[in-house]
Amino acid sequence: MTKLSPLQIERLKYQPKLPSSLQNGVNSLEMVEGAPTQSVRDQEQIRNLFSHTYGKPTVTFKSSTSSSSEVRNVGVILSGGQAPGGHNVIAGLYDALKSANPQNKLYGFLGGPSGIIDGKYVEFTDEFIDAYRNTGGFDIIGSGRTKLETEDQFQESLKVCQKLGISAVVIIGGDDSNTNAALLAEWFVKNNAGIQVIGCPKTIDGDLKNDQIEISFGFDTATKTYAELIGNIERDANSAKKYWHFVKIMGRSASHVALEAALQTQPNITLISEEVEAKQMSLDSIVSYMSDIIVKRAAAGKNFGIAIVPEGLIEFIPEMKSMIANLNDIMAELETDPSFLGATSMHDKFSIVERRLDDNNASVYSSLPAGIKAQLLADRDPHGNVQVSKIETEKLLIEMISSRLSELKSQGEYVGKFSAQSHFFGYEGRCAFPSNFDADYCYSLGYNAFALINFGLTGYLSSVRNLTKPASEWIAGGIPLTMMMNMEKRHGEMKPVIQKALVKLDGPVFKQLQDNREDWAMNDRYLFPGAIQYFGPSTVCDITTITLKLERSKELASV
Ligand code: FBP
Repeated sequence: MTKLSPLQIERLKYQPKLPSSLQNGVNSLEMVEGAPTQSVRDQEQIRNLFSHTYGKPTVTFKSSTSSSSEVRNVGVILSGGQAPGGHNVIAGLYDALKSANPQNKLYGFLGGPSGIIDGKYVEFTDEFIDAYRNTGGFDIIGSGRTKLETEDQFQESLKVCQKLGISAVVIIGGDDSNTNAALLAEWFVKNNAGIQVIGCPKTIDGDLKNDQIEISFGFDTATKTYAELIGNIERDANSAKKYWHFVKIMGRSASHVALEAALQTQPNITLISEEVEAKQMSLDSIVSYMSDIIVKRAAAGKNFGIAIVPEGLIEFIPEMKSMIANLNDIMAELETDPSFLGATSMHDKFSIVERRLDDNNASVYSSLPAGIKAQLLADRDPHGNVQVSKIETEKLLIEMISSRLSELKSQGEYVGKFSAQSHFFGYEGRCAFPSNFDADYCYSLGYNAFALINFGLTGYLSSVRNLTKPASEWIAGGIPLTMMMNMEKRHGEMKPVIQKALVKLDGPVFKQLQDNREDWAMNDRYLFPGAIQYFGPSTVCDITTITLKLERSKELASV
């Protein structure tokens, strides 16, 4: 038998909390419809592409008298990057499904969306599910990033579902995975397949949100994990007083994770990609901004500090953004170009790329160190995204700042000593034991997903709101996936995708950083959040993120 850690043994016993509306099971619910919806942008194109699932109303659930429900087989997919709490979504879905009718079956597709195409699956049992309750990771069935979009893939998915008698599929994923869910839902309706598709909002990045989806699951646990690590580094820096620590923090595009981790730890420098873009800050001006703080701290005798760099920064620096967009188009062509594929050295590959890029973009590309140039050529993910986790922006900044400081030293404008350490926190947080918040939220999302299925809905995202209140007051319901969609360029073509929610520069969360960062730069106001606590006082164990609290308090104030 597998050996379990003491914490794992205790966490298996934790009973996640549910909103009161769901506490009597999905057979005791009434569905209340809201107003019809529109997509966030490009309404006409999205309506045309999703003519069978577009414009549906939002829904919420409230308790009602009990009824029976028909037998259903459901399939579930974990999709995209890992996020703490995925196992609890499946546990919640399983418990709801079995409580509605013990003959119901839940199948898990293996390895992400490819599992439904290739017919690779497992059937869940009580024993199977019980071993994964309240644990981190996606290892219960694995995950993947396969893009579902071709007729063949949809046909194969249909065959697999028909073979297993599956009438509903739940896709647990981020923006790209829920785009898959929307496309599959539309295709099933269009082809009278009789199979519903429901999404669940997952991603540590925290960029899958709107008024109805207050936060994606995993953000809470991941940010707390990174904040613990940053706090520890701050204490180390403040003890040794000899290093500048440059910490790149995950979040492929939006800087929510970096911002939340910064608010929890109060480092000396925090870059926010959205601000860099809005202020049109070039790489050079970012280097000047950071060097300036380093020089001032050195003048005050402080040759140490902590700088937070969001993972997606590079794509928000204007000259880089333009070059990467140009590069993405070229990469789509180069994938089949014999001279590029046959090039034997990286140097030759760089030359081919530079010849193809527009003049300005070519000079930006050629100015970069070879390591970064090579990282920018790495394969795009199946959804056409640059794999920013592989681009060492923190090291690029250290290199550039180091040479800037040498220049300043030679001019007598810098008196300090710059010794830097680089870190990348991303994978460390994606599979942590879910915090109490994520354990409860995920279980509720999964439970609620089955309620949406039971009411015959398709093309909906499971929504659980009012999250800063106790779980019993959370509001369960659903929103149409098409409501979050717009058109964006992917692999060189315009495609319908779920729009990412970026950091709002006029919002309360960014304002909190803005109001404090000058103070934090010079005066060491480090905060040490420590490890996530699972047992103990509620003031420590059940608190959620600063982001959610600030965003919700602003919304509540405006009601
Ligand atoms: P999702 O959007 O699928 O949740 O993934 C987000 C993320 O964790 C990003 O923060 C990161 O850039 C990316 O996944 C890394 O992907 P991979 O696991 O494929 O290296």
